[in-house]
Amino acid sequence: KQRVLSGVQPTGNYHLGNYLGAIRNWVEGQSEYENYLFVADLHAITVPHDPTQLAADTYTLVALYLACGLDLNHSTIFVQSHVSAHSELTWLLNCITPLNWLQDMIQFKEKAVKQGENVSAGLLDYPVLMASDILLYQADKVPVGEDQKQHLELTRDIAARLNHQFGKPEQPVLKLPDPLIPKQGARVMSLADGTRKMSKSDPSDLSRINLLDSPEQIQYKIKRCKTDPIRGLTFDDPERPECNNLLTLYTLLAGKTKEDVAVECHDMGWGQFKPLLADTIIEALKPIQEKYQAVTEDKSYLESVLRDGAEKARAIANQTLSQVKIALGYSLPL
Ligand code: AQP
Repeated sequence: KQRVLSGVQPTGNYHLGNYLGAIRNWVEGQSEYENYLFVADLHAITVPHDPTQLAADTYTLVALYLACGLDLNHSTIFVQSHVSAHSELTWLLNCITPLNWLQDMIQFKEKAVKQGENVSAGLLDYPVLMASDILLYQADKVPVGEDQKQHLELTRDIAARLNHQFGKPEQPVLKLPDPLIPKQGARVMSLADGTRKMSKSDPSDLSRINLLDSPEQIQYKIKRCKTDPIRGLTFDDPERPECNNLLTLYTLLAGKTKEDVAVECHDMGWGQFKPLLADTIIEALKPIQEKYQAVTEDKSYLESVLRDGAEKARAIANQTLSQVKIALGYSLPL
């Protein structure tokens, strides 16, 4: 089986974008692949973070992975900081990555502008950590959204550079990963602005539906979400980004086709569509929330999942790390 690697940062407020853009796709494809799915807690501190929340947010995310349907027979779930090879390989790769490759990354430029003078070296270096995450597992495929394509390209460039400088052509040290384009990928947009993506870090909670929102919160947020004054609902009208986003959410969560929804909602007004959408979201999240409750009640189970996950991840990661060290000329510890 081909190996797939992916992760989400434990920064709280896990939302429908994280589910429909990432976790649900992992679940749907999981039996086809050997999956390594992690909680990206080293990435979570590249921007200012709250140390009193990090561990709790990590456990919440692991519980959500399981609640969303990840099956331990197909997937290894682990926490990034539990496998120290991620940090160690990052240092080694740092030293072969040209600085200007990092300075050219779009996400760095965007986030650095937002943060002004508070930009850490870690924020610049984030793509090298991401390259380590992927390359340590010799992953064949990495699920990527539009915003992550540049990072995967960089990962391939770093691996190719290391192979070229320190490997033998017939025996590359690191495998170059390919993108995995999800069958039903979706970019979920903010409820407050259909041109911006739904995001954990948006200061307004009304801009997103969190996976753990109560039915009342969901109803309230959908009631309040931005719409337009036009009657009749249509997909793909560039003048109506909110309409496209809300119809897409309905399509994905009701398990219907776009064509069917286009017909069903063609003559609807918002007053009719909004309650339908709210009920659909509530129904879709109900089984996830029930399973989440059950999983979080048993902390020792979550701990055992993470202990086993870290052990399996370490075995592969440490092997790759040793191969890289040997290629770079290190003597391995005795
Ligand atoms: N709005 C979205 N639509 C589709 N997919 C999304 N993802 C995030 N937002 C959307 C996907 O979720 C995964 C986890 O992302 P991450 O935690 O590594 O960070 P992110 O992409 O930066 O997610 P957020 O929620 O927007 O966090 P902040 O606000 O902290 O930047 C990824 O696969 C991502 O594509």
